This record gives sequence, structure tokens and C-alpha cells, in this order.
Amino acid sequence: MKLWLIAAFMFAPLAFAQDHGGHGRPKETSFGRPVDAKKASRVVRVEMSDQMRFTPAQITVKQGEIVRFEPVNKGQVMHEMVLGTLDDLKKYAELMKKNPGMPHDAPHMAHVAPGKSGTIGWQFTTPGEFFYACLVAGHYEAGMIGKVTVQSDRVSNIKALSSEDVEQYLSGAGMGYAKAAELNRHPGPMHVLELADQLKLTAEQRTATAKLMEAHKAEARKIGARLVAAERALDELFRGGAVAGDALAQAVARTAVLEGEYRLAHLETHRRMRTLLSDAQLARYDALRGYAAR
Ligand SMILES: [Cu+2]
Repeated sequence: MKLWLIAAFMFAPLAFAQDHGGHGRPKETSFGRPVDAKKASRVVRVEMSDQMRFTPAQITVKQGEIVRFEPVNKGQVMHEMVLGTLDDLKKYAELMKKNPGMPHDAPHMAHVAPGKSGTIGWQFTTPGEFFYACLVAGHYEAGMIGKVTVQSDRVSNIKALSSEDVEQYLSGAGMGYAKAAELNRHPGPMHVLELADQLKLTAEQRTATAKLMEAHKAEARKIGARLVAAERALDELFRGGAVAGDALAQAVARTAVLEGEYRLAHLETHRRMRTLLSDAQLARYDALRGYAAR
């Protein structure tokens, strides 16, 4: 049943190799493309530890930027840095767990022995959130994952929205829309996961929280994209000169509906998050976040 996956995984590196040789052009992936590390304008050193952590665990790059990653293994066991989408990495981690030691190699990954360092030359061509993980069996599950945020190089031409606002909507960010919940003992899944150890989450709670966050991010990004499009339509309406009253009312109503949906998506996620935590965990969360006791 998993054969197709194994095949896809085994052939991915071949596809890279063929594209290098055959077309002289590196293969474009959904998270960017391999580039000679010598061309990098920026070096990012990432430490890997036996505590199953990457340091830093969050990196922000600009769309089009060429990065030379230098993963350094500070531990006593083998570690890897593998770039990809969350979906890809999750599937591969599962596969590696079932087939420990399975050989795999591609330009978007580096296997690093204890005390050594590796190199990945990568250009991030698409804005969005991507990840890097260690796929040595069990390491991903232990939390060995980091995030790369790729900022769009597109400057917002929407007068009422800054480029940052557009970025945030497209990435499904909170933007203050969740405050009514967050500040009233209804945490969001992202902060809960960040504080997972201190909140003593059970394995079930971690899984359910991660699932809630992924579903939420996907939904918020979708609504965010529609909201940005609606704001652009409103902007263009005025840019066109004389505006009809009913067209304006319609355009404004559309942005308002989408903004409401965006806010609801966040608040609803916080509402669900609360049902996954105990009262003691909720109180601990408030304390950890520095909210006043009530
Ligand atoms: Cu590892």
C-alpha cells in the first residue's frame, strides 16, 4: 500500500540528478530550488543537538534569496537537515521510521555525522511557510523540526494594506483577531505547542493540538487570500475613477464578510483548543504568557 510512497521517495533524488545532467537546470520544487552554495548571499548556521532540536528553529528569508545552510552536528549521533513542506517531511519521517537507515540523498538535504557540518545551497522561490526536519528515525517525532518563513518580494499595491498586512493574511497569521479568546483563557494551538513541555501535554494532546493548528492554518490562509483579493478589488474600483454607489457597497460588504470569516476562523480555533486542555493547564498557560490571574 505504501509502495507508491517509497517509489516517489526513492526517485525524487534521481529526478534531481537527471535534471542537473539532462537539462542543465536544477529541479524546481514547491519550496524552491537547489543552487550552488557559492552563489549564496547569506549563510545560515543551524546547530543540531541530541536534544532533538535545531538552533535556530525559525528562519525568515526573502523570496528569491539564495541561502547557504550550514547544519552543524553538536551531538553524539547522526542528524540531518532536510528542507520541504510540512506534508512531505511528515510522510518521509514516517517512511524513515519504518525503514531506519534507508539511504536517501538529494540537494535539499544534508546528513551530518557527529562533530561535522554540511552544506545546502537553496533558493526560496515561493512565499510561504516551509520547514526543515531531521529524518533520522524517531527524531522528527521528538520535535526535530524548524520553520523557514519566505517573505514575498511583491510590494503591496493595495493602498489600504501594507506589504506586511498582505504577508500576514496570506500566511493565515493571528494579527490580533484572536485577542478576545487569547486574553480570556482560550489559548491558540501555536502557543500551546510552543509551551508543550511546560504545560505537560500528553501525547494525545500534542497530536490533537498539532492537527488543530494545521487545519486552522490551511483554512485561515485560504480566507486570507480571498480577503486580500477583495481588498485589491476595492482598491481597483477607486483607481478606475468614478465609482458607482452599488458597486462600492458590494465591494465593501465583501471585504467585511471575509474579514469576519477570518476572525471567526481564529476565534473558533481557540474555542476548540480550550476543550483539549485541563483547567490546570489553562491556568498554567496564562501564567506562562504573563496574563494577570483572575
Ligand atoms: Cu536528528
